[in-house]
Amino acid sequence: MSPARTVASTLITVAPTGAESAKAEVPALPTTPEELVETAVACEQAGAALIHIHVRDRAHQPTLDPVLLKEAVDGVREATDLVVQLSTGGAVTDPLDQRLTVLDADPDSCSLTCGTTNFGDGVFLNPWGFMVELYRQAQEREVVPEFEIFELGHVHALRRLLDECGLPFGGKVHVDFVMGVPGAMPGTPEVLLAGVAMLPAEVTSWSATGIGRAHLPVLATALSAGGHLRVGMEDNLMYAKGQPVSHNRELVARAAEIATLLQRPPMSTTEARAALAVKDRRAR
Ligand code: KMH
Ligand code: ZN
Repeated sequence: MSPARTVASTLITVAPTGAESAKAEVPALPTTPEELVETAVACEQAGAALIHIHVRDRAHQPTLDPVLLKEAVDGVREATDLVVQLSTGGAVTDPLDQRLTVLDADPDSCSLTCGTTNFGDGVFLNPWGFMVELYRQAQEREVVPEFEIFELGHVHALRRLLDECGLPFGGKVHVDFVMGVPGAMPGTPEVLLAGVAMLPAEVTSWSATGIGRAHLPVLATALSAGGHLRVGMEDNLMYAKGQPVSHNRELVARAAEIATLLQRPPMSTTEARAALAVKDRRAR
């Protein structure tokens, strides 16, 4: 991995929705197609270059409905230059076979979680056979995976995946540490630095996000250690103590400001596309 000092800019990913929060409890959560596109446009303007999308149905419930997934990908792609990443994690209740249909919506990128993990009161299942099948699909369809790490052992599973299945489409290997999920690895500097130290040599970039209270400590550690950032209401609903997030743009703008102060300004979408080696699927 490159030492911190060689990373000149910051890839900011926004994860605006997730599958866990209820619209009734969090009205600012973007759940309709219109809210998703409006959020994407605002977050791109604020400094995001990649969007990690979970889709909701008309009742604001998490869904893997192929029509709605395609509508979301097309809508964001038409309105922005953001790298469009679909979640293949979905909700903890989503069956594995349905999660394997996500790439039919033709995203630029997809999440690929590198193992099973505790997830609050539930279990987020990612058995080895599922990881391999999803990875092979991504390679065949020229979709760039983002390898999600919820536990330190997942870094070792990524090593195994690269050994057995080779490099992703485009040859870049981008990892995202998701830290502070209840029951999984904590969002502390020590654990993030341990994870970074374990990364396979093939990894070309990494980002990190902290859930809830871990949001800012993980952000600060990632920037200091040469990593990139993921922010958004999937991971954090509070801007500050007593101040709920009112729009995902706020989290992106704060991340961009801190990154700029640390001389690591936000990456443009063009730079992000090159850094991740995504295939250009935009209409010309
Ligand atoms: N919603 C979590 C169960 C991903 O997007 O790939 C899984 C998740 C990871 O959010
Ligand atoms: Zn997600």
